[in-house]
Amino acid sequence: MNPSTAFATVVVDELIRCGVREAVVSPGSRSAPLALAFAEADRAGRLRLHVRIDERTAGFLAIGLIRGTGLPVPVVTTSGTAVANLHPAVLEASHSGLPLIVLSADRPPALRGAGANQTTDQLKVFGSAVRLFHELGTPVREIGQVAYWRSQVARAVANATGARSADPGPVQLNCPLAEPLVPTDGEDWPESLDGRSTGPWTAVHAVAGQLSTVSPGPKTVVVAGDGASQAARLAAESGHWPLFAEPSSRARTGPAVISAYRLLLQANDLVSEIERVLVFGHPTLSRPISKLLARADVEVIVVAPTGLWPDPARRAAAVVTGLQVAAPDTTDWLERWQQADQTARPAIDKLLTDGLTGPGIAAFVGAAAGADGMLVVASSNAVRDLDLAPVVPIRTIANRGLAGIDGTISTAVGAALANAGPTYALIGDLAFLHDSNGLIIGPDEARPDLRIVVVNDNGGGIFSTLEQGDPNHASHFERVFGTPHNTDLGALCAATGTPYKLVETAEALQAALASTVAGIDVIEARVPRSTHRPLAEELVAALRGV
Ligand SMILES: Cc1ncc(C[n+]2csc(CCOP(=O)(O)OP(=O)(O)O)c2C)c(N)n1
Repeated sequence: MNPSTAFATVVVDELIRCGVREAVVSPGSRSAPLALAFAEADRAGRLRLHVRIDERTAGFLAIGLIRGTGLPVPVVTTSGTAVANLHPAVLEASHSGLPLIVLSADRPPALRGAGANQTTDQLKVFGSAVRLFHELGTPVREIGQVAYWRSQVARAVANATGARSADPGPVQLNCPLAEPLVPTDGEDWPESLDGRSTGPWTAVHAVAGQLSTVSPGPKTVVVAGDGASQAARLAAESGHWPLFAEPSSRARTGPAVISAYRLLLQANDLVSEIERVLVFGHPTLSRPISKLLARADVEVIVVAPTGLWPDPARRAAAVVTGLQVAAPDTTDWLERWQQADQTARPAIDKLLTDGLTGPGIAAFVGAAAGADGMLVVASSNAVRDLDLAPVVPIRTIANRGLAGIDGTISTAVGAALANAGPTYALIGDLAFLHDSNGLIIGPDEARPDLRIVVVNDNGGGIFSTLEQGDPNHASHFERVFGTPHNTDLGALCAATGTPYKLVETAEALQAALASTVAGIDVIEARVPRSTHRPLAEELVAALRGV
């Protein structure tokens, strides 16, 4: 066996021993040994391989697979610009704490800096975004290589999952590979290539965190941002405190949830009574929450099991690993919030269903996915619209690490591949166009049951609700923020053979959503961009005094 083939065989075997079950490969010549080893492992039923021609898509597919399975996912690229195309996904993984394992093939050092084809400096190309960078030595026929390869893979996976650091995130293993890059006949390898009979080369055990106790007293609310988990719900319920849970918090369930929290924070006097906030996850969605967390008269306690913690307002008084509640709040604090929420709901729902609106579409899609379903939601208005919906599926996935509008289709495909039932995606038209390559899936690849609902307002709708959208700035708005594109989404779908339907009324949308999800299909719901700003204002106005 030649060194490159031996290396790739061992690396893939060790990744599987360390828990890898899904892998993504983009084609290339330098990466051939790894591609072949992954294909072989797929054929043997040891993992599932996904092949994508666009590395940016491949990276976000891996993000979706990680979000769907909770397991580390390797992605293999060839050398050169191919590696750089992973950068958006690496950044998202870094800021969301996702175990993305980049295996970047490279030329051996002797071919670098000398004008060899497709060769650049890809060492530490992702800068501080990765939890570990390691350049594996060019494989050589030598005793000791197997222990090196296996232990380094185990170390990379442990760094990616945060087993020791409690700070999960992406890692890069740069893999210089010399020719021959395909299996060849020849001498046997001088040592056994096998891994340990017990599993991984190094079994890395997690560091246990300690719980801190919080007592009742101050009027407390629980804010659950992206990835907060059920810990936020449990804290709110045991403390008898209101829970403001963003859609992708995985905590938006149970009696403490205040579904209209975002509007109530802007329109209800209860807000001024808040004295303490317990923050779980990564809140990013709303300015009212940011304002609350910046208030000098509010004590902010951040609950962050992992290394980094969110505190953009620089006001956190404490950061704790986990929380236990000493005793529940015995006042009517939670009931007053619940009452306000119940009174607000009909007013909100009436406005949402008045014609076809972004939040109305989100409400229909949330209901179609169901409370136990899976929904992938794009950045920009889609996730904020869902935040207003009465039903938000508990498995709502959003790339809130950096809130990019890139990679959303691929993330949805990855998450859907990890989901046994049908998956839904809610996405704006720019986000859809940004990642339309995500619809390019080869005939040999697994295809999920995924329904993508595109809210097409022919441009960047969110900007009309922000400062730029104020009529005072109208003269340049359409060109530099509105960015209409007039793209025919039906034709785009036809290019990849993706079933497509256009809906222009709420009834048509409901009918389209009622059909069985089988394979990937797209529903385009057209809405006017001009109604976003008035609707946002009407929603707040409707809740004043509630
Ligand atoms: C990769 C990336 N580029 C640019 C942005 C800035 N941005 C935020 S929202 C937005 C417009 C998104 O439009 P669309 O997906 O159609 O959703 P809508 O605002 O209409 O709901 C842009 C360009 C971003 N978040 N990510």
